[in-house]
Amino acid sequence: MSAAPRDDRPAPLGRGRVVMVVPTYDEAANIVPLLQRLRAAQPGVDVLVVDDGSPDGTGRLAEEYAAADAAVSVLHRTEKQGLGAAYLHGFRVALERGYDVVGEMDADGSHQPEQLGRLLEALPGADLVIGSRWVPGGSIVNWPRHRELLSRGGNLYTRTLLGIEVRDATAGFRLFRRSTLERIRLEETASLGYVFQTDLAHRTLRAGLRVREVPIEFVERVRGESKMSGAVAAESLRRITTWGLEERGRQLRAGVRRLRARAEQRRGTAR
Ligand SMILES: Nc1nc2c(ncn2[C@@H]2O[C@H](COP(=O)(O)OP(=O)(O)O)[C@@H](O)[C@H]2O)c(=O)[nH]1
Ligand SMILES: [Mg+2]
Repeated sequence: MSAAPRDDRPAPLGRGRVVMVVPTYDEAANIVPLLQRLRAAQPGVDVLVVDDGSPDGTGRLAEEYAAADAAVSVLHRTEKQGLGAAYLHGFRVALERGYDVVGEMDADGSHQPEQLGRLLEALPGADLVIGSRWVPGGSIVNWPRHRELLSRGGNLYTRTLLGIEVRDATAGFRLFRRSTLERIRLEETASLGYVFQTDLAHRTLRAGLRVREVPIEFVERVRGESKMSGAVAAESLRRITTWGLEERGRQLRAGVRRLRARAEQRRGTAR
């Protein structure tokens, strides 16, 4: 007698169940092609779309797709509240649903589903994997010069101020282990815009966890509009500066403590 086929075989690479959270705002021209490509490239990976009530009907299109594919589901939020808020909501639901790995990617095709395999391969030995434009082998296609300068400059500023060794801290193509999201006190993040990404990378490193960057080719969107704005950039600058000053304050206090302890010791041996 042969055993009945079972569903509970270990997942490939032992990574458990994986879900990609995809935030959308006005991505009607992009969402269905993205879902098709993602499901074709990684049939074992589930998808959770988080739509902020897009006026162009993105939420409805995603819902129609999800109705025919059990691996895809959609969260509808009533209004546009920023990328950070959408991700926090998506992460909370993904954790409630018991996923072992929770990923992020944009809906506009900038993050290529065909390259998700590279991130999955880097997961053993990492607590957070970042698909990076600014490591050797990484690249950008069709990005306007001002966006490249903003990203490179923003990353340099971030590395210098926070002292973190991440080349692409704002990148939004990522995989988090469940244990990482549970360790970094997500409920304390107040970041709304794209600085949310930097915030999470910083929290992961400060928790003593391992971040790995793998090169990706980032392709600028062909359809629809970017939601990057002056307000989004200003929030990043403000927050990174504040965190940088806090970091320096901590280093300074630790330095003073060390000097005091050494002085005490010297006094002790002199006596
Ligand atoms: N739910 C939600 N998604 C957003 C919001 N802002 C941006 N997005 C999505 O986040 C992803 C990245 O945004 P995008 O405009 O492409 O930014 P860019 O690539 O930096 O120009 C896309 O999938 C957007 O639809 C928001 O406020 N709410
Ligand atoms: Mg984009």
